Formats: sequence, C-alpha cells, structure tokens
Amino acid sequence: MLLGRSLYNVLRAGFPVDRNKAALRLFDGTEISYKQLEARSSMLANALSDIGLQPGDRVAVQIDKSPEALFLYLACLQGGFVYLPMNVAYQASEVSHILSDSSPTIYICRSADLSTREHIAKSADVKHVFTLDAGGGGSLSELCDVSPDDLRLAKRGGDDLAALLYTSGTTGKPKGVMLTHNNLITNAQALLSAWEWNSEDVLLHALPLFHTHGLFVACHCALLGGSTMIYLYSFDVDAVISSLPRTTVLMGVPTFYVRLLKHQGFDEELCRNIRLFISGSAPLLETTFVDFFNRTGHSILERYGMTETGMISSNPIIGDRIAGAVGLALPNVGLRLVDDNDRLIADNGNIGKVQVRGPNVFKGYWRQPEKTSEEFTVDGYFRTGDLGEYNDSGYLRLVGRDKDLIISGGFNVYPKEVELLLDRLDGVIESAVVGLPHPDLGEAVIGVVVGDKTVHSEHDMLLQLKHALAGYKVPKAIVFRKDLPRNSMGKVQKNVLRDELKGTLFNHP
Ligand code: MLC
Ligand code: AMP
Repeated sequence: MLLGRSLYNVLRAGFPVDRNKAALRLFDGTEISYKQLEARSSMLANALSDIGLQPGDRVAVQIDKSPEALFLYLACLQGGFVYLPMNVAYQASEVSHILSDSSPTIYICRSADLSTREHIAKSADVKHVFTLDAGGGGSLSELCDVSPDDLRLAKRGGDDLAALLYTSGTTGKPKGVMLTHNNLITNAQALLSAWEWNSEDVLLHALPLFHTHGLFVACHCALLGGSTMIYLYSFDVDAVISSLPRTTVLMGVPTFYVRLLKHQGFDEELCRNIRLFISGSAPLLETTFVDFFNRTGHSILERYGMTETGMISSNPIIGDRIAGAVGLALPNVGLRLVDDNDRLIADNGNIGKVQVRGPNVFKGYWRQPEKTSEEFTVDGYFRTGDLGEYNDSGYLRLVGRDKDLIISGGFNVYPKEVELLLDRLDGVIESAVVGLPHPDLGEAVIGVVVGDKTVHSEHDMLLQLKHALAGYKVPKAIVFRKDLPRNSMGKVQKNVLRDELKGTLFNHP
C-alpha cells in the first residue's frame, strides 16, 4: 500500500526510466518528453510558490485544454495546492458561484476572458488573477519562464486534498467534491492493474481535462503506466481517425463511439494496433456495442464511475464484456445494492440503489458537512443515486437513476439548475426540464414551459439562457404546454412528459 504518499510521487514512480520518451504527442507532431513535462510543471509550481501560495490553497483554473493545462495540474500536485478545474464554457454566474464557494487564492483564466472574469474574481476576494493560454502565452506563463525548474515536492499526507471538482446537484447549486491524494492514488493503481496498462501503451486522449474522466482516469493511467498520450485538444472525429493507427488505447464517452461509427472511413484496419476501447461517464447503448464489434472486431470495455467515487466497476480485460453491463467492482471498492431502508438486496434480478465504500470515495462536500452526512449511510457507504441490478454473471447493470439528472454527451445536467433560470424569464409560470433520447448525445436537454401571454419565443428564451449557462446545459428545444402533468401529491410527472415527447423531436437512436 502506498497510503500517505503524495500523488505526484506515485505518478512519478511510474514515469519511464528514459525521461526523453514522449509523454505527450501533439497533433502537429510536436513531442513533449517526460523530462520536459516535469521541468515545465516544476517551473509553474515554483512560480506559484514564489507569489506566496501555500499547500492546501485552492488554485481555480478555467483554461483551454493544452499541454500547459496538464503542466498546471501537475504543478499543483507538486506544490500541494488543491487543483480546481472549471469548464471553459461556464458563464459568469457559474464561475462566480464556484469562486465564492471555494475561496481560492488564485484564479487562472484565458487572456481572452480576463476582461469579463477579473472583476468576478475580485468580488469573490480572490487574491491573484493570472492568465495562461494554450501555446504558452499569458501572465502566468511569463512568470513561469523566469522560475527555476527544480522539483520541490510539498509534503502531503494521503488524507490531504489534491483536487476540488464542482458538480451540480438536485438543489441546483454546484458543490465541491473534495478528493484526497489517497482517493486518486488508490483508484489510479486499481485501474492500472485492471486494464493491464504498460509503458508500450499509447493513449489517444481526446477528452476534456476538467472532469474525472479526462483528468484522472485517462491522465493517471498514462502517467503511472509511463506511456505516451496522443493529446488532442478536443474530440475531432477526423483527427481521431487519423491518430488511431498509432494508438493502443482510446478512452471516451459513448458519443465518441457513436460518431466513429458514423464515419465512412472507420474500419477494422484503422484499429489494427488498438488493445482497448474504453467507454464510460454515460450509458453505452447495446446497439453501439454490437455495431462497434461488427465493424471492428473489438468489444468496447464499459466501466462505471463518478466524480465522488472515481471508478467503481469495470468489464474485464480477459473474459466476457457484456453490452449494457458495467462489470465487477474494482479491487478495494465495496459495492452493494440496497432497498429504500439501506437493507441489502441479495437476489439477482432485483433492482436496488447503488452504494459504494472504499479508499476511492471522496472526503466530503466542501464546507457542507450536513449535505455530506446525508449522502453517506451510517456504515460509511456513499449513496450514488444510481439504480442497478446484477446479471447472472454477477456483473452490475445500471438500470436508471434515483436522482433527477440528464447526461448529455457525457456532461451532467441537473434539471433543477435550468428550471430555476427558466422560471425567472418573463412570462414563465412554471417549467420542467427533461432528458430525451438523442442519437448523438445519448440524452438531450429539453425545456417544457407553461407561460402567460407575455412569454417570449423559444428563440429568445434560449438566447437568454445562453448568457447564464454553459452551452451544454442549454435546452436543445423548448416545448410549450398549457400545464404540467402532476400526480396526486402535486409532483410534476416528468415520466409522462418524456413519454409524450419521445420521438417527436429527434430520431430515435
Ligand atoms: C457540446 N455541446 C453540447 C455538448 N457538448 N451540447 C450538449 N451536450 C454536450 N455534451 C454544444 C456546445 O455548447 C455548442 O453549442 C455545440 O454543442 C458545439 O460545441 P462543441 O464543443 O463543438 O461540441 P462537440 O465537439 O460536438 O462536443 C461533444 C462532445 C463533448 C461529446 C465531444 O461534449 C465532450 O467532449 N464530452 C465529454 C464529456 C466528459 O468528459 N464527461 C466526463 C465527466 S466525468 P452552441 O449552441 O454554442 O453551438 C464523469 C465520471 C465518469 O462523468 O464516470 O467518467
Ligand atoms: P459525474 O457526476 O459527472 O461524475 O457523473 C457520474 C454519473 O455518471 C454516475 O452517477 C452515473 O449516473 C453516470 N455514469 C458513469 N458511468 C456510466 C456508465 N458506464 N453507464 C451509465 N452511467 C454512467
């Protein structure tokens, strides 16, 4: 066991002996060696220390995916700072909430966003505001250029925070998920062995760097495995297709696989060096799994995880990978299905609430002890909000959610957050936000609105929402109704709305 060691130390132990090996290979052919990766990360860590950052300070980051974004994450691990990444799509009000709630010492954004973001950071009492751009520009980059590149590792215990990731919730306000060094170390080690990661692997990294999937699952496996990442700045299907022949592992959300299958040029020959296709963050449809196998001869390996818990379960490397199932619990992860009273459900075929316990499970919600204790059982299991059952092989199958959540292209959208904004628009009496099956995104966000005579058009409402919400949360359509269906308790029947709307807006997958 490596408990009590800092995550950077553990990752570094996996770096290749030949530090000139490429850690990152960019699409334009540029390579960044492990030596350069560490030197540049150390310069950033030293620059941050020199302006006064202390271990435990939060570093809020809202920059494009780039090598610099990865250097900055590693710099935070080295310096013992708590890395707080944000989607660049977050709008002013979303950023304002996160900065006020997390009290970071520094906020780092793109130069292009400085004029609209600086005052938000200042009103949230953030001491430093710096910029960092893809390609190396920005005020932090300038500071980093004149900083020493020696590695100065802060002393960190396993229980100290390494990252703070914000996720929304049923109340509508995002909350900070506190992840410790131990959480991330134990989960990375479990994945390394479960997926038989090795230094010959070349990971095609096309996920965003501000969520668990792209930041922890993908980067930690590659770094700990001492492998190379082909590092794309976003999921561009043509760039992915042309990189596949030099790849051994692709990791993505189901939309990646749906889009690959739609590409005429995607075939078995392109996948000749692939060892593993991994999918997660949202349900992979059985048709996608089957079509993918028929086209390439590969069974996609589906796994299940959450920001709060890291990776929970996985289909196997050797043995059957079953469509629609998320496999067996990873080593050290306690997984159980329970009824409404937290009593264990023993029989196969019965649906229960998924609960998880283990060293991978987060420390709690930032500054929300009550919310934290609500989400844990008395014996220390975390309530995931997912519903599941076991199949005959003992694999977990997720069959639904106990939480009002839409997963669109792998991004989580909590209806409450969108409903609160819709309800504030002129002429809106009430609203409900639901997810409908979508052929590309899995689920699409749809707003259902009851309005009076003054209610605005769909187009105007969507424009107003775009100013307040990240684009992926904005409904793909707004449907007007005279009223909302309610049950005898007065609760809106979202299932009725979903059934009514299903097939009316998008082609079924
Ligand atoms: C982008 N848009 C989306 C969207 N992504 N709309 C709905 N759902 C999405 N997922 C919108 C943008 O706002 C924009 O709208 C328009 O689509 C074009 O933007 P884009 O950036 O060009 O989109 P695209 O390249 O098509 O992105 C799709 C995608 C991306 C699937 C490649 O969403 C993606 O990378 N998803 C991965 C999410 C992820 O990493 N999840 C892991 C969470 S961790 P407009 O109106 O401005 O034109 C987790 C735990 C676990 O869940 O288990 O892993
Ligand atoms: P997040 O809060 O962004 O970490 O999202 C976590 C949620 O994504 C989980 O609670 C699940 O509902 C969902 N999820 C992750 N992986 C899968 C999967 N393989 N199949 C279905 N849902 C998944």
